[in-house]
Amino acid sequence: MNYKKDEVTNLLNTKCMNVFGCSIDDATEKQAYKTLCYVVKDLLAEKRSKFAKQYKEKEGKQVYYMSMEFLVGTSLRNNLYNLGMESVFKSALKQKKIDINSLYAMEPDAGLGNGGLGRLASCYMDAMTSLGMMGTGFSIRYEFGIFKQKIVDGWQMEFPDNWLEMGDVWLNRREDESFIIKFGGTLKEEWTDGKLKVTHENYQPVMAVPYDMYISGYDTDAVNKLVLWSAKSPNNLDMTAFSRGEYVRSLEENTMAEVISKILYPADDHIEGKRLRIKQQYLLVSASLQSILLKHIKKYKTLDNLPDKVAIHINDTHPALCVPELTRILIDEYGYDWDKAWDIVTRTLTYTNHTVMSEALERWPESLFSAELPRIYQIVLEINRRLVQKLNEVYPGDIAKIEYMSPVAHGEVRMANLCLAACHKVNGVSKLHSDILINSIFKDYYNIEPDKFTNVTNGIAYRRWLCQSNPELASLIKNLIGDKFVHDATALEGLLKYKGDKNVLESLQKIKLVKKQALAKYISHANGINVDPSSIFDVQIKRLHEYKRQLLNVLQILHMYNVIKDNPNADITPRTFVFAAKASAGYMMAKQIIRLISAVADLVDSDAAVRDKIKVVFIEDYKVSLAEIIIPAAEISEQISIAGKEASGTGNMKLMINGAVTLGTLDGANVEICEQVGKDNIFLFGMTAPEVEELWRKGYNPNFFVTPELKRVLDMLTSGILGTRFEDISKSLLTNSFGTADAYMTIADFESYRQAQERVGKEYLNRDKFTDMSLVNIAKAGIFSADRAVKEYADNIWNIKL
Ligand code: GL7
Repeated sequence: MNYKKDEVTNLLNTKCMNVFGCSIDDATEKQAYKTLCYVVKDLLAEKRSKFAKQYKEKEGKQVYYMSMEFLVGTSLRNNLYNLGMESVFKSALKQKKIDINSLYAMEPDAGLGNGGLGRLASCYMDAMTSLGMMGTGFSIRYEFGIFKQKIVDGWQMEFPDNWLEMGDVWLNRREDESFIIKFGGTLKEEWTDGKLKVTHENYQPVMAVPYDMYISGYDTDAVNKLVLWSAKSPNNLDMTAFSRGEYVRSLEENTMAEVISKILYPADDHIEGKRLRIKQQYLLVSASLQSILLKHIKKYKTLDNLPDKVAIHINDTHPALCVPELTRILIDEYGYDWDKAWDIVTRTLTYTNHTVMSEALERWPESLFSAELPRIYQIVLEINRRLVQKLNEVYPGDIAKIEYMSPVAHGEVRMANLCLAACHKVNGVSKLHSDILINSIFKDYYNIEPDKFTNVTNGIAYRRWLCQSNPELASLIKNLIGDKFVHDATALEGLLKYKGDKNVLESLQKIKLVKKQALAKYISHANGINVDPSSIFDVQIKRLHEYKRQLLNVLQILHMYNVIKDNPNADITPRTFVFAAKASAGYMMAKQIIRLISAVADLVDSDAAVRDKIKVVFIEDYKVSLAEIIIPAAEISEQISIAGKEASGTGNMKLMINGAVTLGTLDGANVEICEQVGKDNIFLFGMTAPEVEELWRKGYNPNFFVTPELKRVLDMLTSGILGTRFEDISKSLLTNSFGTADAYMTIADFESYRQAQERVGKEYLNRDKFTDMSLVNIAKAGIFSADRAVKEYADNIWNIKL
């Protein structure tokens, strides 16, 4: 958008006067921040209205992206950047003696997600918009997002994240477009004119109120919307109870309803089978579908053409209730018969699987499901009945297989099977992951309908992760290859011609140093530790989960500690190990591992012989805005999950595009990163996914893999040298009585990891060679852009022409 400095100043002044009754000169910092956000929101609203009008005339197909999570992070800088207005706002504010960076710093992260899955949804909203596509995200307006983490004596403590206090500036409430959602109750069945009519009675009504958040894209006419539903009671106050003097009771109904959108479940890669969670899921699904269909019918007067105009995407199984709910609305509210309704449902819905972890595959006890959602349960049973009939024809008599594939079996409703049965496209999120889906967990479905299955390797909103969080690097790249890469990430390949170019390598090193200094400053402020910016910055930043093997990293650090203790002159390249990770609140082993990292940090730091060679830092409260500081400073990107378990990873891509070299297993998208950069530009180690499988088949006993070095490290866990004894961790690795010790094969991969770490230390010493690796990583990261991923979704899954 083209605005001059004076015009911007005017906008700020007028807005500030209207909202706060003062000019921007007299505003407090908080008022200035809010004013700026409101002005930006207005600009987006104006663009949105033009875009929506154009789109309406075109009658194109659009996508609705349903996700229980959108990890939005901050929006202010991103919106200004995308609108191309950062510098004009900066100078207008500067004239008023306001530093735009201090306003940026006031914005809380909208942490409406746990980790990779939620951040991916936000990256895709950015890409859809940047590609000029009409795409709407649907989620929940959690009053409290992902908890704030503090580490106290090594233990993780969780605190509520009241993001709305400063974050609600971006939301537009649209109360008059609310919908009623029905929970519980009973069903009445009546036959009239040979037709069965089902009436839902005695239910608890909850009102879903939408809040819109505008999503900007880079250099585009499009502005999209993220619609966040908030729950409230349709009856604000029970007047009878109130007049009896029962004040608390008079508000009870409202409180019960509001609790549905109160807080994000902090579960990542596993499920929380709680009653409230299914209510959240149904609120999202029912409200969104009601609004989509209402809009569609207003425009087209029929729902027959829904699949031609609308793609509804189910992001992981969390919104899988879309399957029965869309069927229900078509039948109960729009009078379709089953076959016609089911045809529309299957042609409209698509599904992405994001994990093979069995503890994350959602299942609900039938008793809970039927009590909360009686009509939906009835529909699920009918879907199941028809499917089983069909499967009996394909796999006659194979009861075990049919049961495995059924949406309802063994007293449970299984959400993945519901999606597999209904969606016309199903995809995994990296080549390896999609292969595992079709060869293993979804094999039986694949055998019947192979064309249904496809892969879309994840991608990132690289303009946020490179251009905005590392403007120094982006500007060097622009000077070298021009700015085509800002639209087309594959143009980064142009950098390859600077391989071995001394000047360019030196510039890259300088920029890395600047970003490392910035991170060192943050660490000194946040942790009170001074780290050396000339040491290798080796980072592992992601949720804490055993399969991600932060433990492997820590064990190797303890080994390095021993090497230095044995020989203080040992040839060890100084290293700073940076960790940041939240653990799910009830996940004890993950919390123990955080405690171990803190204990190792203390051990290393208290030892004069070691502390100049290695430093261990656990930075608390990992979130999008913190990632934006850590990632540009990273040199080694730890992607060390056991092969076969990390569906894709996206942090690996963000780190790569900032020049960090991956130290990883051949898991998830690491496989494709390796394909891109070649084996010389990545540090690979560990078993491959088939080797892991093979070892399980043969029978895995970790004790056979314990080398003398590792034995020494494992003994440290229980010797007391770390201040506390980490018996649970030690036991989980070695002596689980059910023969499932070391479920993530940390011990089997240790030796190979240790050697890879040794290579890292050696190769880093040749600064130009290492920087060349870094350059190749940046140059080859283009394929991992969300623009590419979303184009593939549009082409192969949503059938939307761009
Ligand atoms: C995840 C995967 O674990 C992660 O590998 C993937 O990159 C991400 C996005 O596809 O989805 N699945 C999942 O349940 N969570 C993830 O981050 C929480």
